[in-house]
Amino acid sequence: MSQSVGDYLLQRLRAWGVEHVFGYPGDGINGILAAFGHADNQPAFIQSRHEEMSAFEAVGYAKFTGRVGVCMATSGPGAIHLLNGLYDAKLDHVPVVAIVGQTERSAMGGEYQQEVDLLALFKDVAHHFVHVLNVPQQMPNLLDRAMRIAMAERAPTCIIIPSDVQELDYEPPGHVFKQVPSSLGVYLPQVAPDEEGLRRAAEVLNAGEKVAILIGQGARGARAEVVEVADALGAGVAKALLGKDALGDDVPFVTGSIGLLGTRPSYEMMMDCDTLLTVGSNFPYTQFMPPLEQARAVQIDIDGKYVGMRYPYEVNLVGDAATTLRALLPLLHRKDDRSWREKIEADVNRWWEVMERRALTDADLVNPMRIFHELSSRLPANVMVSSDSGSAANWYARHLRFSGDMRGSLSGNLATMGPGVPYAIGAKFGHPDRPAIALVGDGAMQMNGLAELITVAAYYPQWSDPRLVVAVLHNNDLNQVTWEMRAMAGEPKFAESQNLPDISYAGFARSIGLEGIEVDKPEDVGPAWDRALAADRPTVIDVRCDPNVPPIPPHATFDQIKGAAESLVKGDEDAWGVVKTGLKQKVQEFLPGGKDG
Ligand SMILES: Cc1ncc(C[n+]2csc(CCOP(=O)(O)OP(=O)(O)O)c2C)c(N)n1
Repeated sequence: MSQSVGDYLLQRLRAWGVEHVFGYPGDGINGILAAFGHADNQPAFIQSRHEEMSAFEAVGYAKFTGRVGVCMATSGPGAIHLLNGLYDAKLDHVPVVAIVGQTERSAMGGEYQQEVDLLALFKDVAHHFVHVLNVPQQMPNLLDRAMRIAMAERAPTCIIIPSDVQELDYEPPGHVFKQVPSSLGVYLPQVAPDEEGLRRAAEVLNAGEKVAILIGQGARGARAEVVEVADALGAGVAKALLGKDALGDDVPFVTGSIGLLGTRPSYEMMMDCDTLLTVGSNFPYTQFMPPLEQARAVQIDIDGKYVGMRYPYEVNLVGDAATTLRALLPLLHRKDDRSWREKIEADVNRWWEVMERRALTDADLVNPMRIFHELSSRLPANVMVSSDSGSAANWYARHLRFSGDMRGSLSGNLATMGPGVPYAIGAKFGHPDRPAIALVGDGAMQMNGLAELITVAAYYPQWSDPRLVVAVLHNNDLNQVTWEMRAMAGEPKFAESQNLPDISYAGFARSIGLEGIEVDKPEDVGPAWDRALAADRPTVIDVRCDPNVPPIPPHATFDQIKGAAESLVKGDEDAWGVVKTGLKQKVQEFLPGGKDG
């Protein structure tokens, strides 16, 4: 039997080791869908409720496995729906290949139904590689390059296949003029740094007395090396959001997250240090890094495109984190004076006490920090955690203590709403034997998480460990933005834009065959986690939590506090709750044993 281009596409995906394609059908890809049928659904077509979710699932799969995520959509509207997820891949530097359909070639340029200029549409998001398949002989080369470039550039790539081409008989490229044969696979290099650069970097680091290290997701494969370098330099280690799982919070000199969602020890370490070493991080917020004239700085990144910005670094080293740090170690002098390190460790200890007190402070129904605090001590050793954008990201960054092989991620740079549930689904397809937990606001659940629970219900029987727990921060508010308006702009909450319709998330879960647990008392939070983590199916924990618990930034400037105060005077409907809870939280830092106690 002859093989169509669609059949060959799937054969080639299998040859690349692709096991799942996250997609949604449409007649622009009918020729490929038919091929899934011929191939006994190998790779497996995973059907979402919306193409943006398919893209997020591919991103989640890539983030939690380190492999290429593949997503698929029909021409026109389906392709357009993929975009936000592909931008998430682009901004967070993960490899994703998008395969999209297009109108038949004979109709192109005729403003045919669903004809959209897909090359132009994907040109920005997939600028590393986006091409149209015009004839069957192009097939292996386009797919192979899309896969290899996605891996090499850690970026999304895209191939566009007109629907009539999908049905043509496949013919391989020949040994002839203007045909391009292709091959499978790639071994990427271990990027070793330059010797002279290493020597200069060591000179800067050896000269410092108070060294701060900032790590990001690029340091994930270099845990042991980061610890050794930090030990030699007597340094503390702060983590950018995407690097939260790069090094455990059980390491005593890890100061936790940095930035607006970060911790006070990270903030203070950066403000007081005289030397900065950044490893595998593109952390964007310079104001949370040391004042510009105060510190000498060294950066290590695997990609030459990303060194040397964000801070006036004195030495920019291109190399992978583990190789570079290993090469640096013999050049470093162990610092005898450990007082800087001791202060950092003491600050970290105090900070965790403050966090516990804040989390256990009473609130109207449940204090949202309590959800994360209770989870933290119950995190399974092999857990995969996703957080949505919203207030959940604050508590994810500050209250969860990762250790060992625990993994976590969120939309770090695009900071889009919506990936919490689909990331967890992508993670489960990558590691069906590991539990996944998604921490999601009610706004994000209403935006798409609820619909994607239907995907969870459809597929969980395939997972060897059926646990996928979604904790919903049910506050009937788009809370993160409400706080941003209060704190940054001094504006009161605008109820018409911020309030959400009240629905039952647990009830919805039960209605589609999942476990649903309602929580409206603080003491029920821990037992709800216990139940969900022991359940034989995915669970939604629907926690009625207090929208008036402020995500106080680590350094809470006077202007921001004043901004919140002004919004109260202008008649914010939740004014009194804000004052009461906010003050109680702040006070925790000044209790005996607390920061200044
Ligand atoms: C796609 C998208 N739309 C809007 C925003 C702006 N935004 C960021 S957080 C947020 C509120 C999220 O509300 P919810 O999911 O209920 O979580 P909460 O902050 O209330 O915990 C909004 C609207 C965004 N980041 N992404």
